[in-house]
Amino acid sequence: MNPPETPALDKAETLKAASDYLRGSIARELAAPTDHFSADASALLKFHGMYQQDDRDQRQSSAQGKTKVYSLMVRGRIPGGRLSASQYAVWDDIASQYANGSLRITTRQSFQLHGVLKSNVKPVIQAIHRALLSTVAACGDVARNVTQAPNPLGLFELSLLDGVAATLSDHFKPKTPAYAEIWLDDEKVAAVTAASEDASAQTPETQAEPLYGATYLPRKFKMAVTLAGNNTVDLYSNDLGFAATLRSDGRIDGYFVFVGGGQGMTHNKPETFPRLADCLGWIPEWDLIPVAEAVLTTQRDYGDRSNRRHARLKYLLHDRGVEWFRGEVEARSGVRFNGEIPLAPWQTPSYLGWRKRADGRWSLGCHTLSGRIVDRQSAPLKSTLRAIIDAYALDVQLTCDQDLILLGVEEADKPAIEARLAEAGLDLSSPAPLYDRALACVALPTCGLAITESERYLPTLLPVIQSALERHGLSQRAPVVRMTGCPNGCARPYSAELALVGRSPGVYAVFSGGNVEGTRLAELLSEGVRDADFPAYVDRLFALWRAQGEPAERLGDFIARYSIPAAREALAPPSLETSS
Ligand code: SRM
Ligand code: SF4
Repeated sequence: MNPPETPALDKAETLKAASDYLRGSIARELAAPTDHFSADASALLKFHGMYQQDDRDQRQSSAQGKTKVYSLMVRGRIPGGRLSASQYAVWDDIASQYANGSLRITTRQSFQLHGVLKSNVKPVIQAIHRALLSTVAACGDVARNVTQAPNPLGLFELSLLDGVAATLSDHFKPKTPAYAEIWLDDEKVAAVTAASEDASAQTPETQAEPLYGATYLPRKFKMAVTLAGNNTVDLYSNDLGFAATLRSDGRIDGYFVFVGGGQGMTHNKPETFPRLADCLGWIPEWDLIPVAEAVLTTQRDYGDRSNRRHARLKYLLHDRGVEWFRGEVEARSGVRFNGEIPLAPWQTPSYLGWRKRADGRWSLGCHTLSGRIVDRQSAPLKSTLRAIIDAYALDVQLTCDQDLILLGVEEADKPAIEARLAEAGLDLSSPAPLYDRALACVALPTCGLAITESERYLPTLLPVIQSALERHGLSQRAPVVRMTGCPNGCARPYSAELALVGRSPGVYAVFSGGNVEGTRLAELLSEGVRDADFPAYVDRLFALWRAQGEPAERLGDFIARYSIPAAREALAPPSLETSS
């Protein structure tokens, strides 16, 4: 009998292996007088925190003979979304000088710049580096930006997560000198000299990247840290999550460990699916790094390198089972998980508006729709925020809900800040509960994978939903709404109470049944609803919820209880559905 065939490696694997630890042809192409990088160099650029894109609004005219308008999206590595006032100023300056004039807060507490020209990318990276920040591994098949529960109240126990997020971020940062060589003009350091002093026992590969090796991970790997009970990070959507528990003196004594969450899927491909993370159990705090390493290396060694659609950790969990995975992590780390400790119920405490901090100062949680910080004629958000942050030297924390918290405002400065916002015509409070947690991914015009609008559509969509809520007297129970321009799930639609997911131009699949706490998956409610039909659709949905829901029952809980098939039947008269 012939041995089973080993599936061929995905071409991304060959590219990584041949890249000399993420160098590839990037430096050479950067020096060339062209406006864009080759496909291979672009694929490697992701590991350096940038994506080559083209403006898809301008693509329309390319049919009439114009070429693509290339630029780069640059994403920061900002553990826990924490920035000092001066670091914020650097991002703000770069956005004006080198990008499209806007900053974009991401769903993972980072900043993205759009529209950076190839010729400007090096000064951008250097400016970020001078601010003691980086873009390294903000994208690519590596451990990415570590997210962390925000700390608007300046609580001691939440502040302990600063160190946890920073430790994880540093520990799993790639060790290759390629980033420094290419962007920071460091002399080329031979890969073999880059790591351990005890080189004799190691192969060049393990010395250069002791954790990752030459081919890094099969796919992106996302980590989040929080306190048990606080799910402001959407822990269950991460590859690896740590929920800290506290001793009686308020210090961290251990963590619940969650693995295998992820949101991406592809329409009509049931073998791809969103998945909530599983809890492996509890570990003492000193086992954080050994366990994190064991999880990451298990994915490194067993993750599917033949099919990128099946390469995330969640598929390993799904295919091999949680028991196998727990056993593997225990064997690699020497740590045994404690399954006896009960998990506290999850909450998602709000950080919006003024809040008094433990040290007597204040924080201001600013609601920014889809995280886009830009100056519009009627609302100069970018320059006003900058002026306030500069004037009062305020630290900032970005959030996983694409918002921004100004930290450490003195009581005496509150009226002046309010006056400044009012003068600029800005109201950074959330207009209604519906807006508090609504998210939209970037989508058009920059995202190369977008099928529909998302960020640009949200300002039209939310008033439609709000007026339907008001008509049915449901405003105070406004659902968590999220939308994306394709099924990849960048705004985490599959854990929302109501989600629109781009399906074909102008048509959205509708999901519902997730919950406020982010611990339940939404299910497909409608294959495809045209944007023009959505007002009537949402009206029928809310009428059903009001008529059949329990008093005070939330939309997600109602849909999960009422059953998806029954809701589909009630909601989908064929004349209003598209045939998808
Ligand atoms: Fe994402 C790819 C934007 C959070 C799942 N994501 C992309 C790209 C880079 C498109 C591409 O590959 O060409 C998007 C760039 C758009 C642009 O023009 O800026 C993009 N993702 C974003 C951001 C900016 C959305 C936002 O509006 O804030 C978020 C950046 C986070 C960060 O700072 O690192 C972002 N992406 C997410 C999340 C949410 C999360 O992690 O909490 C997810 C779902 C969770 C997950 O990973 O499963 C997510 N993005 C994806 C996927 C699907 C991955 C999968 O396993 O199937 C892709 C496509 C891919 O990787 O092939 C993707
Ligand atoms: Fe792009 Fe799709 Fe992510 Fe939206 S969900 S940013 S359209 S990849």
